[in-house]
Amino acid sequence: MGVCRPDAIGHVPADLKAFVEQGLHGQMHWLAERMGWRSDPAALWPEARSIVMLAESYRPDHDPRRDLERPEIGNISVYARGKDYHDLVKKRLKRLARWLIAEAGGEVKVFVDTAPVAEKPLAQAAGLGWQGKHTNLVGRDLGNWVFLGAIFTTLELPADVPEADRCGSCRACLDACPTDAFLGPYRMDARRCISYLTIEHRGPVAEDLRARMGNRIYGCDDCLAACPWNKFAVVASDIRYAARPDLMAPPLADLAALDDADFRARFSGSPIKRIGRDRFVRNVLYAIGNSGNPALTDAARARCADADATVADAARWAVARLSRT
Ligand code: B12
Ligand code: SF4
Ligand code: SF4
Repeated sequence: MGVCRPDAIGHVPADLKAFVEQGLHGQMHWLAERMGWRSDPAALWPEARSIVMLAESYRPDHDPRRDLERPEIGNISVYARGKDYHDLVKKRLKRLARWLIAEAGGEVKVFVDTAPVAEKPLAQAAGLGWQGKHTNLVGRDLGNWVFLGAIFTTLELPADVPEADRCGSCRACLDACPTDAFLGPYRMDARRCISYLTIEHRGPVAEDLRARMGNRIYGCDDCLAACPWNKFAVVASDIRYAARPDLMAPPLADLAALDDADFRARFSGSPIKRIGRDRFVRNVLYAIGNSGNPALTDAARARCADADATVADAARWAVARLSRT
């Protein structure tokens, strides 16, 4: 953890404005709508005097890219294979916040991901790491497999020294991206990112991008896995971040058959639940289309008349693609 002042991220308003004005946020309208708060923590809570930033490791014990070449299974990004981190991190933040109040008084508010808070720039200002060329926070001892959370407080706590950029001439993350989502170092076109496409994007995905998604059905880890700073990081210690066995290598044919009730039962307590059955099955069908495995044709054909138009479109695309293999 580290501490910074609410006014420590002076560069963010202009960067965020440029990002939104260029339309790089795609359908994430919430980024554009609450730009004032995201740009300026003091606007979110004027009484805040310090921000305690926390990073928690979820580093896996293996290279998650190993499952990308297995076309019969769906690849789920590491952060979503275990319990929903929002719940776990929030509980920890609240515990720490309660301790802080008991020790020193003051008022607090805790945030993890769901509020309009610029978590990465604040974490850099609090000395936890720097925003790497892939735009995520990287720490010298943490690597980049970390979740971030924030405690805003009315207390004047001593601030830490901001961390400097240590990417140097490396560009491993930029070169690793399957969809060329980086416009350049530190700049991403979220509309091309597989994480955005599988989690945030509603409706059909452009066909040239579908083909590049491979078997990634929820999120993507390629740029994170490429970062050399991860070799200095310890593996996550909280067992609840460990992968659920059934989400390590789920067969695509099983996932394509999920109806709404099955989906909700299977993903209860998982962050995947939030995207709903239709978007999830759409992603699975794109992966089937990319599998090159004609044995999966029946699983796709069974969804060609799905009640959801995007699922039906994905199924027809998959069947057509497999028929050409
Ligand atoms: C929107 C969002 C997304 C979007 C957009 C991603 C993005 N890079 O912004 C999508 C859906 C694509 C996404 C994907 C992922 N996300 Co996300 N996401 C967020 C969220 C909610 C907001 C981020 C944001 O404000 N983006 C807006 C843009 C403008 O920000 P930015 O790219 O960081 O832009 C800065 C730089 O580009 C810089 N900049 C611009 N031009 C230039 C030029 C130069 C020269 C320089 C130096 C800088 C610079 O200025 C901008 C503002 O500071 C945060 C939670 C939060 N509240 O902060 C989580 C968060 C960033 N996500 C997180 C995670 C884990 C992921 C994924 C790894 C999940 C996955 N496995 O699929 C991927 C990683 C993809 C990637 N390479 O970024 C974690 C990251 C933890 C960390 N180590 O940093 C966060 C912090 C959530 C959390 N609480 O833990 N995410
Ligand atoms: S998460 Fe995947 S698709 Fe998104 S920028 Fe990183 S490598 Fe590219
Ligand atoms: S892979 Fe290289 S360029 Fe990318 S964030 Fe890590 S150190 Fe920086």
